[in-house]
Amino acid sequence: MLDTATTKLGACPHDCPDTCAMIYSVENGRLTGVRGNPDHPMTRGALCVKVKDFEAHHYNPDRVLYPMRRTGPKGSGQFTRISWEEALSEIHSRFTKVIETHGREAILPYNYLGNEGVVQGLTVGDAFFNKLGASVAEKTFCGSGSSTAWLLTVGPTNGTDPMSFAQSKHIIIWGCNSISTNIHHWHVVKEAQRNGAKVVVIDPYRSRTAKEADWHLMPKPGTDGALAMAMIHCIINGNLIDADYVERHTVGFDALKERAELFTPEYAAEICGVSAEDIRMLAHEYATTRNAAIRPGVAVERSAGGAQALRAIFSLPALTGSWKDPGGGIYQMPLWEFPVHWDRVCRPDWIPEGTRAVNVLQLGAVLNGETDLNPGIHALMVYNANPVSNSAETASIKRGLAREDLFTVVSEHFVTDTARYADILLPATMAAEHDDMMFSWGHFFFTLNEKAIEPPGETVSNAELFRRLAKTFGFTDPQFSMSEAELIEWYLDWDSPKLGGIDMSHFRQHGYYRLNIGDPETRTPHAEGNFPTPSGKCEFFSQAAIDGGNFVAPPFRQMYEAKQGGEPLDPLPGYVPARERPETNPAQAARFPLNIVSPKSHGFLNSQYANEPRKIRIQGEQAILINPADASGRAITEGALVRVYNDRGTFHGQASVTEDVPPGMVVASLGYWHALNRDGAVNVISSSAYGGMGHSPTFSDNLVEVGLAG
Ligand SMILES: Nc1nc2c(c(=O)[nH]1)N[C@H]1C(S)=C(S)[C@@H](COP(=O)(O)OP(=O)(O)OC[C@H]3O[C@@H](n4cnc5c(=O)[nH]c(N)nc54)[C@H](O)[C@@H]3O)O[C@H]1N2
Ligand SMILES: Nc1nc2c(c(=O)[nH]1)N[C@H]1C(S)=C(S)[C@@H](COP(=O)(O)OP(=O)(O)OC[C@H]3O[C@@H](n4cnc5c(=O)[nH]c(N)nc54)[C@H](O)[C@@H]3O)O[C@H]1N2
Ligand code: SF4
Ligand SMILES: [Mo]
Repeated sequence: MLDTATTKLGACPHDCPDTCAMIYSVENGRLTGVRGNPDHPMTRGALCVKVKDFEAHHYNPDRVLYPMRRTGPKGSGQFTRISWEEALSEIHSRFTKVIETHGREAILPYNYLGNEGVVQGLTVGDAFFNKLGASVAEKTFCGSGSSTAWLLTVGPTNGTDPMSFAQSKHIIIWGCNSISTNIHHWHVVKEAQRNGAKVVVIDPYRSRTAKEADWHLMPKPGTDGALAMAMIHCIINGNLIDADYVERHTVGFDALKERAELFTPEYAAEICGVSAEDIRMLAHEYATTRNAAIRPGVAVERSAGGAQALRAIFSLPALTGSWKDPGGGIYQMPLWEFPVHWDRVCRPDWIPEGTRAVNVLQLGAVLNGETDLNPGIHALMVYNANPVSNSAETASIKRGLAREDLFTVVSEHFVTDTARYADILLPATMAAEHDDMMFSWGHFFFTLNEKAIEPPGETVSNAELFRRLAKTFGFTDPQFSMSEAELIEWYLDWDSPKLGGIDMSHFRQHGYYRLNIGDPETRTPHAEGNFPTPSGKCEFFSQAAIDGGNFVAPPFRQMYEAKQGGEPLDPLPGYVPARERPETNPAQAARFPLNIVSPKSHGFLNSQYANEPRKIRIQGEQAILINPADASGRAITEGALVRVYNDRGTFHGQASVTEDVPPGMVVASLGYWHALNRDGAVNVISSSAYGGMGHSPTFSDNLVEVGLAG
């Protein structure tokens, strides 16, 4: 028999900053192994615990392999197989009916980052839905607050190369659990630590990463603004600024100085719970160590004051001049300089004039008619997303999805908590079964993902799904008949100097390409200012904020924002109190006294893998981390089944009584499926209120009570 063993070059499709380069092994048409590409400078041959048995994920017997129609009540998860032809024709007739009866905007696409590729990812359905004239979904679950803060302060720059951290001597990891969420950067941090760097972690609880830090500071959730403003205060008042850098490359210093005046370490300590002495020491060490770098996580934005806190944090390296050092500055979502023709991908030019945007963080209220949307939503299509797990106020979302008059289409790998509500369920391919090109929000590499095996059953890639839908709806624009390979060729801006003159053959040979934007050992993009802001400087004071600056991240969503306009914002960074903290909301705290934070699970990728026994074994059952003082007052002992609740909902978990969390706070990680977890998970208690900027979520800004279940 012919030996057909071969390898293909892959890229991890997940919404993870690491965007690993992978190698698929295929034997006789079967995926037999997946490993990290050893040549890739960030991947370094290793995949994380979630993905290292990626082939088993592909062959999970629970996969949705055929189009299905719902047979049981909504939410029951009962389906029967139908043909693609039947599925497409039903979608066509139901969408058409909704348009005739309620208008085109009564259709809402709901997609997110289940897959992150340029072809198969967040924007895969935009061209189709814009052509159809559906409501534009504004998606702000991740990074919109931090991106607004970033754009206002330093503009759309990639900032510091994560690989440059190897040269840092002082590293602040601020609200980021790198060991779980950015492990390939953590290796670089460890290398710096071995070379003498001090690693400081700022996190309200002792995360895996905090446990490995040289110094762990624990502000209360949502109070980072006070801490960062106090650092600014100490740096300015202690005469630790780089006066020349400030003079030449910043605007608004005097206004910032005035704003920071109030934030003495003593004043900030009262708010954030970090001692004045520690704040002084942090500011002093940060400002006086050369090659001092900051890595803020996405988590910092998840409260009312999160984005304002980030503007203060983003102001720090311009005050101290640390942008001049290769291991200085800030590493924050470096996705801005990937040369992609996002206008071709998204086709904002096809959005009919005046089409409304609907923020899908509000999905529950929107579906339940609790907003002033007119017409309401009568058809919903969910792909690359699992709102019942990952959005906010999910009990309300479930009620909305149960509406008999709502027509819901879901494209999925599995019958997720959301898919259970589908009228039509469509089978989607996994990474090894389709072609894609990955950009990254955690390093400077483009990575090709080559199809390695044939799709199982009747699964289709997202791109193929929208080709089929476009054909069914009679859309004949050329891009709706382009293959994945053709789309990659057309989407990438090959003329950009950042692609250094390469073509697809480079990717076919090597699998990845590092953007041509300088060597990590010497790269200092802002040593001489050169900030891509309106003034060309780092803007402590932002006129753009006053003019209306709510940006929806990442960059390709700005096109929608440009159409929608922004809201006037504070021109300066500052401290904005959390919405739900005992100090700021005593009435609510009287009933629900505990702050809850819901970070990412080590063993899951958002809600993915949370249905797979091996990953559940690694991750454990839903745990509720609670301080012994809070546990004893409630008769909660280690391992007890507890319920966590507020007015928005209730979920259950196993108490883990630990000093890792301070009194007054509990931690429950994200991702658990309702159907596998006593009918609930953490987002039933999450508020859908926006944070301060970019309509960011407030997952770290919620009060709950915890009690014994039963
Ligand atoms: N409480 C709380 N909530 C949060 C967060 C938090 O920290 N705390 N984090 C927020 C953040 S940062 C994010 S990014 C969001 C993530 O929210 P989501 O993007 O919804 O996250 P995932 O669970 O990764 O993916 C959703 C679904 O996409 C499906 N999928 C994957 N690939 C494909 C594909 O190729 N085709 C199709 N059709 N489907 C596919 C997966 O099976 C999965 O069910 O959650 C947000 N929610
Ligand atoms: N294993 C794993 N990796 C992932 C993901 C996953 O689900 N699982 N998801 C991916 C995605 S979509 C994203 S966006 C990233 C997110 O990655 P991170 O930014 O690391 O996000 P989290 O893990 O949610 O939170 C990180 C830490 O921030 C702390 N935190 C919460 N609120 C606050 C606050 O107000 N202030 C401060 N200072 N700290 C706070 C939490 O306690 C937590 O330890 O991870 C990506 N990588
Ligand atoms: S989830 Fe992240 S760390 Fe894991 S393989 Fe994918 S890109 Fe790499
Ligand atoms: Mo995210």
